[in-house]
Amino acid sequence: MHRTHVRVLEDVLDANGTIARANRADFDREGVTVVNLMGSPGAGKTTVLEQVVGSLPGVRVGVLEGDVKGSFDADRIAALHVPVTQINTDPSFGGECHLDANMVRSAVPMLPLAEIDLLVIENVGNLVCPAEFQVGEHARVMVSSVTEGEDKPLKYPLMFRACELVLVNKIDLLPHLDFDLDKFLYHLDAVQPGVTHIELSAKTGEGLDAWQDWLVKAAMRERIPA
Ligand SMILES: Nc1nc2c(ncn2[C@@H]2O[C@H](COP(=O)(O)OP(=O)(O)O)[C@@H](O)[C@H]2O)c(=O)[nH]1
Ligand SMILES: [Mg+2]
Repeated sequence: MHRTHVRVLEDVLDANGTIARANRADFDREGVTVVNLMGSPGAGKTTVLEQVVGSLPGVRVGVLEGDVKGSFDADRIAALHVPVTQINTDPSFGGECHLDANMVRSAVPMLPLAEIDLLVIENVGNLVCPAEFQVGEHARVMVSSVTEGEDKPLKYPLMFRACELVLVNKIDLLPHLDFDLDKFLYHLDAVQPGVTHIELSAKTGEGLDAWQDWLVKAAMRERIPA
């Protein structure tokens, strides 16, 4: 029973990987760098995007919003006059708790790939499933806010291991919390030694320059001919 379950999951992930490679080929053909933004509900994924997507020097940005239901986040991004596309996992995909390559594939025809350099995909808020499903992205960023506790890298190691950048958000709240930042960073280093992190407050703006620079560099990398 257990072995069958593992086998089915392997097959699902194999099929997902094939579609993710097709997505990636489409993105590469259009010269678009794709960043998969992950984290728990309420970590601040949409807010850290809102703070930078309208003002990235020399980079044309588009956003793909993944949510179980509704278009709350897409509406927030659209208000900044940034092109945004919404995927809902509820009606079409059974309310999945993550985006998979096939869902992103279904959105590709709606994406203005010829007009953008960088596509940020805000994944469904969840610390488990999104880490298992590649969608064709070039880089993965996770937002972990200080209100979530310093033990999270140890409890959700796959998520913290699967990303190239960890945004440690809501540091403006540190004076009000028992959160031990050094302990969090120690745990982070235990699951992914040397991973880049940025301490950030989307509210006060602290760390936003570094986040913006990281996105610009990510976008440039793909635009430099190999
Ligand atoms: N104090 C504080 N609140 C924040 C910060 N970033 C986001 N929030 C708040 O956290 C809540 C969830 O943010 P949101 O971006 O919607 O999270 P998401 O579900 O990960 O997209 C909102 O009420 C935000 O205003 C921050 O840096 N500091
Ligand atoms: Mg959001």
